[in-house]
Parts: sequence; structure tokens; C-alpha cells
Amino acid sequence: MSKIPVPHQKLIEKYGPHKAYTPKGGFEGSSEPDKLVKTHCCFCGMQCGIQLKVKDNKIAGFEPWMEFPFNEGRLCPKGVQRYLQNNHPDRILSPLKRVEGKGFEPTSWEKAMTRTVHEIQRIQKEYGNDAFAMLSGVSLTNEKSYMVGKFARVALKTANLDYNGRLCMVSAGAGNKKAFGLDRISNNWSDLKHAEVIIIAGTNISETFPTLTHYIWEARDHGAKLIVVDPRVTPIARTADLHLPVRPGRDSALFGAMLKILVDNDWLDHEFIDNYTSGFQETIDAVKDYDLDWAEETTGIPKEKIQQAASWWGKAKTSFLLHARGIEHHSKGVENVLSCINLVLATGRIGKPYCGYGTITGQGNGQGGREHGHKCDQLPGNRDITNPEHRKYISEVWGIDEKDMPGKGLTAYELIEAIHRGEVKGLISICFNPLVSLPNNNFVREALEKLEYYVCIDFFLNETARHADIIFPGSLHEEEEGTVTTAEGRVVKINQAITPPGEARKDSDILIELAQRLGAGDKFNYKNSEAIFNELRVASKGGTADYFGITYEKIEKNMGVFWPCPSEDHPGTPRLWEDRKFKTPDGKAHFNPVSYREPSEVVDKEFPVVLTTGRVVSQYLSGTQTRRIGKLVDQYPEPLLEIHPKLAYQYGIQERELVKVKTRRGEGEFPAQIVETIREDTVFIPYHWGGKQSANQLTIGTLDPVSKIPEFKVCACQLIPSGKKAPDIKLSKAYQSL
Ligand SMILES: Nc1nc2c(c(=O)[nH]1)N[C@H]1C(S)=C(S)[C@@H](COP(=O)(O)OP(=O)(O)OC[C@H]3O[C@@H](n4cnc5c(=O)[nH]c(N)nc54)[C@H](O)[C@@H]3O)O[C@H]1N2
Ligand SMILES: Nc1nc2c(c(=O)[nH]1)N[C@H]1C(S)=C(S)[C@@H](COP(=O)(O)OP(=O)(O)OC[C@H]3O[C@@H](n4cnc5c(=O)[nH]c(N)nc54)[C@H](O)[C@@H]3O)O[C@H]1N2
Ligand code: SF4
Ligand SMILES: [Mo]
Repeated sequence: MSKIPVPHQKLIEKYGPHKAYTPKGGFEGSSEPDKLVKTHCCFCGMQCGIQLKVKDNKIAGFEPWMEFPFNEGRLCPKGVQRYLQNNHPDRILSPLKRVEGKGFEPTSWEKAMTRTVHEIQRIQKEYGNDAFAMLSGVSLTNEKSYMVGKFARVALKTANLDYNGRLCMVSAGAGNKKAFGLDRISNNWSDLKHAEVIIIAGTNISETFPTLTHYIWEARDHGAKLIVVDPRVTPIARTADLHLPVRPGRDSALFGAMLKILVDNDWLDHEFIDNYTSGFQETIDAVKDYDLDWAEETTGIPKEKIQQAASWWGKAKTSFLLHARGIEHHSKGVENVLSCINLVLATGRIGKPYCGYGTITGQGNGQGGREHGHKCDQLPGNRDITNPEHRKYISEVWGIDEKDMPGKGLTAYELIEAIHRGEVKGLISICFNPLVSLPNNNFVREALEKLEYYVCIDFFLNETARHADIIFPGSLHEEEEGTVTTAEGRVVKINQAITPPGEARKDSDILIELAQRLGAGDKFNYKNSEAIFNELRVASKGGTADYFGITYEKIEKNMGVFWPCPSEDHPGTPRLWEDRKFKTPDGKAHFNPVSYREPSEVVDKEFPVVLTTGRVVSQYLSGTQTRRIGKLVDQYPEPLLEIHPKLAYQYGIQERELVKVKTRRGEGEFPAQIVETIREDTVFIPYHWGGKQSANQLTIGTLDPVSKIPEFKVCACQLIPSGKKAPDIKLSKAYQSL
């Protein structure tokens, strides 16, 4: 695979240099922006409000948006630097085609479109419709997510559509649907502030959701007890009242043992259990043997700590339990989630003031993007593609015959496996970088090389796109209007600040033109983003994720509306379940029995150390965006191997020594960072880099049987010290080219 960079200089000559912002800071010429645009950060699920400064159709900086109720002006390092993407020299400014041996060359929209449509039709004719697949992502707005779902089913007519939330929120989604029949956090963030006990399980919120930390601090100011469950002493764990240093992959043993303690001490809400839940007896039967000695041995957490956590949780009057990928990225991610929910239901503390439960959604539109139909088994409104009534309703909204609606397709990693087996031959991707973000990525690379045709829509040339035949230059967050749904279920407005540069186009315009050329133009007749949203409202009507009563005007007026919102006069629902009417078929909240089982790969003599992976504050996901911004790179320039001093001593590893980390899938070399803030039997590597620096060369492709999420958080590795020190790091330029 050639890695010749895109010839940007020519395009910059053609379209003019990026003038508005100088990397040293400030404006060239007049210092007054043309306008300030209220919108939201393009990165994580907090969706902090921000005002973008626009000058000469470029984003030239930002101002805090003090009135936006969630973050009141506060931002994290990524939010502060995000505006630097828009003037970036790596920005793709025209369609590109790959020329074997030469890298990428600009091409015209006409040629790129014609070739793409020709290849889609050729592959589908030769191998069947499902042989052309689509992968999507939830950095996309609700409008684009909705349209991708419709595009794949109505224009491409393929069953094989899935999205990057498959690597992210699906374990939580599946668990929540089983227990509550609906997939959203129960309460909005302000209920956190007065909770008496807060459990944070498997989330490094100070680095991954920094602006949410403020809510935890406020709760602590009000006397809350904070319990953090993490194999690392993360920044939030350092301020916790109790840190439970769980051995990776053992959370359901911990929560099961805590449930047993609740039962033994009768710290239960019988009124709630009897009237509003089902499945309690089977669930407590499943943990009856989980005594403290077993729990200590299995989880690696001292039993006094487990007892203390259960007693604080059991006796509290108000509480909040939050979890994220630390417990969800497992081959038993759904079981981990259910074991948390069992603790919440046993104490009946949900859907009341200061009593809540939920997953912290990761990506910018991780919430809305998992509701409106770009999952392989889903239709808008969180409907089920295998349910005849749901199929009928959405077919009517889309104006198609129900029998033309494809069925359930493959999930993201299964799709890669099908490509590898030669069953899927063509791929279109938007907003997804699987070569960095999927596990066991040497296998992913082999699969990509087998594709007969691959077309990618992105604004930067990401690692996966380097395997594409054609790249369509799409739009940044600030270049198209739409809505996103924040991690607390608040639908907010993304306002367009500038138009896409050069020949880049809005993502939705690219999909609309493709749909037209594929002969489905009449189904994609949208005047603007609001028209797409209005169709989404109807499509979601009556579904569990009901947006029907939400309008652009209402969002602007109220700075967001919480779904479900079934009618225009409905105020929205910041707190779910106050009426105790759950969305399961019997209207009850369901306990689910969980029996502990081991991770798919455990340590042995050959691979004796546990490897876990995750994030750092200044980098975002596969790094395509944040590795291009110098100040964020300087904050954390390269992936480091976090290792405890005792383990380092055992191997004779020195600070910054290059250590080879080897698993059954692959190997890579990482500089050691010796820290006391990690378990002695575990090492941690952040995953935001590609190629030889990629943590996902090492991770395992085992999937949860229900959610199909990969087991990113635990596998077994070997450590081989090199005796060489890692080279010193040089400070970056403001714009880093990749
Ligand atoms: N800076 C930054 N912020 C982000 C992102 C980013 O890339 N960078 N991405 C966004 C997205 S999409 C997501 S999904 C979220 C993710 O947000 P988080 O889930 O908070 O992030 P991670 O770093 O993946 O994992 C969290 C913690 O899980 C711990 N952990 C590992 N194994 C286990 C285990 O077996 N049990 C338990 N209890 N804990 C374990 C790790 O030590 C880590 O501290 O962050 C969002 N915010
Ligand atoms: N080992 C390990 N692997 C992991 C994880 C882990 O904890 N450990 N975490 C997993 C998780 S939780 C997640 S969410 C995934 C994320 O993995 P990915 O979704 O692959 O990561 P992104 O970096 O978001 O890739 C998205 C691409 O979309 C582009 N993009 C962003 N916004 C837009 C847009 O509006 N329009 C268009 N056209 N393109 C856009 C970006 O430029 C980027 O190239 O990674 C997963 N992989
Ligand atoms: S916390 Fe999330 S949404 Fe807020 S500024 Fe940081 S990355 Fe952006
Ligand atoms: Mo994520």
C-alpha cells in the first residue's frame, strides 16, 4: 500500500491559502470576527455548548457560551482546540482517486460519482445486493445518521449496514433494552449533584468527559460518597472515597457479590421490587454463592472494600450509578451492564430526584446516532428491523414496499470477517476509521486489501481511507446544520458556521447525489437539514426513541429538548420512569440473572500480563482529528505503556525504555511510563494511533454474543524490554500533518 501524501499544495494554490487564523494566535488584519455562532463541540457525548468565531468563512477561534445549561462555558482541551481543524492543510479539498503506486490524485466529482455508481451496480449485479456494505459513524448528526440508514436500505438496498457505535455503546444499549425496554440514561446530569452515593464503574471521566467532573465535585461538596471501580487510579479515583481496583474483566463478580450483600442485609426496596420489577428471585439465586472470599479472589479487590461499597450503596437514600466502556468493552459487556442494573433495581433508586442510572455515551452523537436506524438490526425511533409492524410503519414513511426493505445485516466486526472471507466485495464508509479502531487490526488490513471497491467519505485522509479507491471530501461538524443528542438525552442544535472549503461538500449532499444516481432520488428530496429532521420526527413517532414533538424552533428556544417528546406541546422528559411505566412488554423493569464467567483470554505462562486499552484526555478516538492539532499532540505525543513500578522492576524495565508488547495477534513497541496508579498485574495502552503505534494490533476480536462489542478491555500479553530508550519527543507545529 503506497503512502504518498495528498498533493495539497496544488489545491491550496487553486483555492487560496488559509488566511483567517495564524497559528501563533489571533487574526490577520482586523481582529473583529464577522459573526459568533452558537453550537456544540464536535467531540464527546457531553456536547458542550460553544460559540465559534467566524471570519472570512473560516473558524478563527471560539468564545465560551455561558448560558448553555450543561457546561456553562466550561470546555476541555479538545473543545478549546477543535476549531484548528477547519483551516488545516491536510483538509481534503477535492475528490481523490487512488493511483496504484502513486498515492492519491485529485479527480472531478463527476468522474468519482460515475465510477462509484458503476462499481456499486457491478458488484451488486454480480454478487447480490448485500455484497456491497456500508459502515457509518455517530459523530454524524441525527439527520445524517437517519439518512445513512435510509440510504443503505432504500438506495443501496443492502442489509449490510452497521456503525462505529458497535465498538462503543451497544453493550449498554442491549442491557438497557432488556431491563427497561428503552436505551437512555434515566436522569439528566443535574440529578447527580445531590446524590448521596455515586458509583463510577469503568470510566475515566476526568479525561474522557472532563466537563462532567464538575457535577461530581458539586455532589461531593454536598457530601456525596464517591466509589470508583477501575484497574487504574484515574484522576477521578484519586478524589474518591473508595477506589475498587478491579482486575480487568471481573466486574460482574464484583457487582454480583455486592448484590448478595444487599440481600443478606435486607438493604432492598421491597415495595419497588414487588410492584415494578420482575425476575428478582432468579437473579438473587444466581449470586447466592458469591461470598466475599470468592469475590476477593476473583476480582482482586480486598473484601473489606467490597463490603464497604455494598454497605454505602445499600444504606443510601439517593444514589447514581454510572458506567462506560471499562465495563462494556468485554465479551460479557451486556452481563456487566445487567449486573449494575440489578444493584439499581434492588434498591429501587431510579427515576426519582437524585436517583439515577446510566451509561455515559461516548461519541458526540452516540445517543441520537444509536436511535435512528444505522445499526444493522434497527429502524428509526429505535425500532426493530425484524419486527413486521415496525417494518411496515417505516416502509410507509419511506414510500417503499415492505418486501423491499432489507432484513438484519452483519455487525461491524462481522462485516470485516465477511469481507475477509470474500463474501462482501464492496464498501462505502462515512465517519469510521476501522483500521485504527477495530481489534486485531492486522486482520482488518488484510480484509480491506481484498475489497474490489472501497469508497470513503471523510474530511481528512484517515488510515482506512488510504485503502480506498475513491475519497469524497465531506464536511466538518461546523459546515452543516443539524441536531445531536447529548449523553443525557438532550437533543441540541448544531448550527452551520461556514461552508465546506474548496470542492468539499456537505455529507448529506454527497449521499443525496449518490441516491439520485442509484435511481432513488425521489426518496431523497430534501430541501435542507430541517426537512430531513421533520421526516425523522415522523419516522420516530410511536417508537421508544420518540422525537415527534421536537422541532428546530423548540430546541433553539429551550437550548435543547429531552426525548421522549411525543407531541409538540410536550415539554420533553429530563427524568425517565417517574411514572414507573417501563417500556418492556409487561411494563416492568426486569432483573436479569448474571452468572460470572471469565474473559475470553486469560493470562498464562506464555502471556502472563493483562493488557487493557483506552483513552487520554488530549486525543480523540482514532486520532484522525486530534493528532493533527499540535497543542493536543504535545500534551500526549505518543502511546505509552503504563506499568506499575513492581512489574517494571520484575522485568528490569526503566522509565521511557522501549518495551515490546506481544499478544497472540501481533506486537508493537511502546515507551514505558512507570506509574503507581495501575494494578501490578495489568498494563494499559491508549489506542488513538495507527500503524506500528496501534494498540489494536494487540487486542482480541472476541465479541459479546448479544451486543457484538469487541473485548477491547482485556487480553493477555508478553512484555519484552528492548534495553533501548525511546527517542526524545520534539514539540509540534500548530498544525501537524499526517
Ligand atoms: N479524551 C477523550 N475523551 C473521549 C474519547 C476519546 O477518545 N478521548 N472518546 C469518547 C468515546 S467514543 C467514549 S466511548 C468514551 C469512553 O470513555 P471511558 O469509558 O471513560 O474511557 P476508556 O479510557 O475507554 O475506559 C475507561 C476506564 O476503564 C478502565 N478499565 C479497563 N478495563 C476495565 C475493567 O475490566 N473494568 C473496569 N471497571 N474498568 C476497566 C480503564 O482503566 C479506563 O480508566 O470517551 C469519550 N470521550
Ligand atoms: N483498543 C481499543 N479500541 C477501541 C476503543 C478502545 O477503548 N480500545 N474504543 C472504541 C470506541 S468506544 C469507539 S467509539 C471507536 C471509534 O472509532 P472510529 O469511529 O473509527 O474513530 P473516529 O476517530 O471517530 O473515526 C471517525 C472518522 O470519521 C471522521 N469524521 C468525524 N466526523 C465526521 C463527519 O461529521 N463527517 C464525516 N464525513 N466524517 C467525520 C474522522 O475524520 C475519522 O476519520 O473506537 C473503538 N476502538
Ligand atoms: S468535554 Fe467533550 S464535548 Fe466538552 S469540550 Fe471536551 S470533548 Fe468537547
Ligand atoms: Mo466510543
